[in-house]
Amino acid sequence: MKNYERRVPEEYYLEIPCGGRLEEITYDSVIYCGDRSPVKKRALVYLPAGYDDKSIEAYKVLYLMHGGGGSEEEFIYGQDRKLSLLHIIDHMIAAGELEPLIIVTPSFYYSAEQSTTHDIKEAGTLTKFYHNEFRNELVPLIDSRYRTIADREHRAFGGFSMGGETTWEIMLNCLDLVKHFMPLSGDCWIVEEKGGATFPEKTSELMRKYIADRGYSDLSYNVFAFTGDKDIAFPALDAQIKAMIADGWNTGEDRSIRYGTWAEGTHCYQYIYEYIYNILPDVF
Ligand code: FER
Repeated sequence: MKNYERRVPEEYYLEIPCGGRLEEITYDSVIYCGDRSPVKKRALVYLPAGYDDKSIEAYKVLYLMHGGGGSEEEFIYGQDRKLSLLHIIDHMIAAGELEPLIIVTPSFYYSAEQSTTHDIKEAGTLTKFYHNEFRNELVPLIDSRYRTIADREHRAFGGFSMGGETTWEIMLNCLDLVKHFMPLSGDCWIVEEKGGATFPEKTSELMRKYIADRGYSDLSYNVFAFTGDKDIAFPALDAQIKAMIADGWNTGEDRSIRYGTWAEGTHCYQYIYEYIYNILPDVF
């Protein structure tokens, strides 16, 4: 595999003139993991430079999900709100390292209050159900409001930590909608919490069954997983990916699993941004 070890250049953390812009959207959904009562949800949408002058007809879309205790803002500004992923993206696009794209940051939480509890069991339930909202409300809204290329080839979903778990759940339940997946420092909890570590083979087997049961067995996919070797999610993601590769998930061009680890990387956005800087140009 190509060496994904470049550091984000210092200046990429600074704002550029004429970068992209951020919009807030709200939409109606329902509490899928409960009584299906109505709920207002929000998400942030990054539109790259040039979007308004219509220099490009339609854009790819990357969805990015935050981790446990996070919010719609978290992926963009990090846990300590000191950095901005969007400055890095602006620089990458301006330098011709990344094709312009739309980025959407939603939340699996139903309210800001709910996220403050950082209850990992509750987050595990919410990430399991999130695919319903993604399919029924979020994707249709994004595709109707923005100039997107509305097909699976041009849709990617990535996430950090519990957002990584969400990413795996989107793969299992929405492979017809999304082809590209970027789970970062998070394993699939389909068997149990951190089941990638405790039951890696069973996780791989059950994932395969889900995909077969939903009629997705013939669909292509492209997974690009990344974590740090000092990350608390490393043991789980590492064991799961190795089991998936041993189980034949990585058959090449059309069914590809790429996996990388970053020396000394820990469970925080500073490293997640390094991973994104390195791998995003190759994700779609
Ligand atoms: C994991 C290890 C930790 C993981 C998630 C976490 C989804 C989340 C921790 C937290 O939110 O405190 O392997 O995978």
